[in-house]
Formats: sequence, C-alpha cells, structure tokens
Amino acid sequence: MDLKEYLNEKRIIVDEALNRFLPVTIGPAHELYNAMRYSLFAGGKRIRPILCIASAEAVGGTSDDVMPVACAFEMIHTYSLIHDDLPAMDDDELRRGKPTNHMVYGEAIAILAGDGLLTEAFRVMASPELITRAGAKRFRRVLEVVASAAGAGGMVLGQALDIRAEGKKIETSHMKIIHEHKTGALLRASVAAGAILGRGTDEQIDQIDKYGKYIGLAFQISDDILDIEGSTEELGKQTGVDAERGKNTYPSNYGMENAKTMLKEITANAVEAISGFDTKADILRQIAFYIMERKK
Ligand code: GRG
Repeated sequence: MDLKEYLNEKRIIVDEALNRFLPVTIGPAHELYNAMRYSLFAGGKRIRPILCIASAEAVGGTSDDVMPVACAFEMIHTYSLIHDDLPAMDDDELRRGKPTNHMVYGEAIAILAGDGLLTEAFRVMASPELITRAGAKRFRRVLEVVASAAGAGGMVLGQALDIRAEGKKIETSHMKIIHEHKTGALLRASVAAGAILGRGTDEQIDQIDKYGKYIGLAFQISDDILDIEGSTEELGKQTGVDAERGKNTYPSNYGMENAKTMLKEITANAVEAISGFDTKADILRQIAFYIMERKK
C-alpha cells in the first residue's frame, strides 16, 4: 500500500477513536474538555498511534488489538506539547498552526488540560476489551512500557535534562541521552507496545524496539534540521527557536552536513533492525524514510 494512503486511512480511524474516547462535554467540565480537545484535534500527524498500529500489523496483529493504547500515546504526546509550550518551559505561541493552549485558555487551564490528557490516557488504556484481547500478561507489560516511556525515567526526564542544558555547551553523549528520553522514548514505546499487543514473539519485539530506538533518534535529528531549514507555515510552529534558546542540537553540535549524514545512517540502521521481517513490515520501513524526508 502507498504510504500516503496508509497514513490518511489510519489518521482517520485514530481521529474517530480519539473522538469516542474524549467526547465533547457539556456542563461544568465543558471548558476543561474543550481545552483538552483543542490541542488534541489541532491537526497533529498522529505518527505515534500510526506507528503503534503499523508495528502490530508487522507481527500479524490488527489496529483493533492496539487502538486504546495507540490513542493513549497521542494523548500523552499532546499533553507534553501543551506543557512544553508553557511560559515556564519553551514559552511558545504557535503549535500545530494554531495559538498554543495557554494563549487560548490561560496558563492554569493549559496545565490542567495537559494533566487531564495524561491521566485520561491511562483510563482509556484500562479498556475491558483491550485487557481481554491482550491477556493480563501482555497488558501489564504494555502499561509498564507506556508509563516508563512517558514518566520520570523517560520523556519527563528528557525534558528536565533539556531545560537544564539550555545555554550550556554539553557533551554530545549527554545530548544523545536528552534526545533519547525527550523525543525517542515515546516513539520507541509506540512501536514496542504495538509489537507486544500484536502478539509478536520476544525476538520480534526486540527487533521492533531496536527499530524504535533508531527512528526516535532520527525524528529528533530531522526536527533539529527542520527548525533551521523548515518553514513556520509548513511546520505550524515557530522555527529558528533552538539557536535563540541556546539548545544543543545535532546541527549545532555536529554541523548541518554531518547531521544530515547521521540522519541517513540512523534511518538505514532502523530499516536494518527489521530486515528479518516479511512484507507486513513494509509500512514500518517506509515510515523510517518518511521521518528522514519529512518537511513537517
Ligand atoms: C513537558 C514532560 C514534557 C515533555 C515535553 C514533546 C516534548 C517533551 C517537547 C517538544 C519539543 C520538541 C519540539 C521535540 C522534538 C520532537 C517532537 C516531539 C516534535 C513534535 O512532534 P510531532 O512532529 O508533532 O509528532 P505533531 O504536532 O505532528 O503531533
């Protein structure tokens, strides 16, 4: 299947499921749910849920095996963007082509909208149908994968280290640790969870996890490159901000040409990690190249 068609098809079913899991709410909860939905439906690429689905399919599973977890990844990712944009963090005014959450709802509600999305993600995963399908062992394993990737040993840690490194020249090994946690952990967990819930063998799960580690890194390098070479229009967020904030990035630490070479090498490593898979993993292979070449 053509990748563009695949991404569109999956984006639609993910959006439908998100809408079911987090419906429009009237009454006292209206404002908070509106704020959560404002960012959730602001036009994200849905790359984490799609990766989760594609990994399940690569090992013979289906989107039905993973949908609540796929959606949970998008909800956690959206919370992280809302909090990342806050004045206390990156203080951004534009995200997904729209004013950031705190610009519309104010800081207090934006913080709570992020908190709400993070917590609701775990409620969504506690789906009786998912637990029955997956079985207790796989379900427990996935919960641990998701919580570890999102929490204080994963994305939250990456964000804390990133904030502390601003304006300082850090070792490239430390920069890699930041990126593996801040951006990589959730992407890696998306594919690992998909492979677990799709009933992959331990060997398949390990190989997909390795693929996830590489694409997580590739995603960050391409993000760094786009911050310099991309356009605000296409990205839906301000560009050129990494240099302004003294962020340590691949282009700033290695030079643009080297960063591009590394991106190609890491993409090749990702594809190599799943070389033992049959054609059911072709979408994962194509997504690795899509991440390398993406313009938004
Ligand atoms: C606040 C705990 C906490 C963590 C924030 C996500 C994040 C961690 C920071 C965002 C900074 C950033 C730009 C990281 C680069 C990679 C990244 C996560 C880009 C945005 O993800 P996309 O491109 O966005 O998947 P869409 O809008 O398409 O979902």
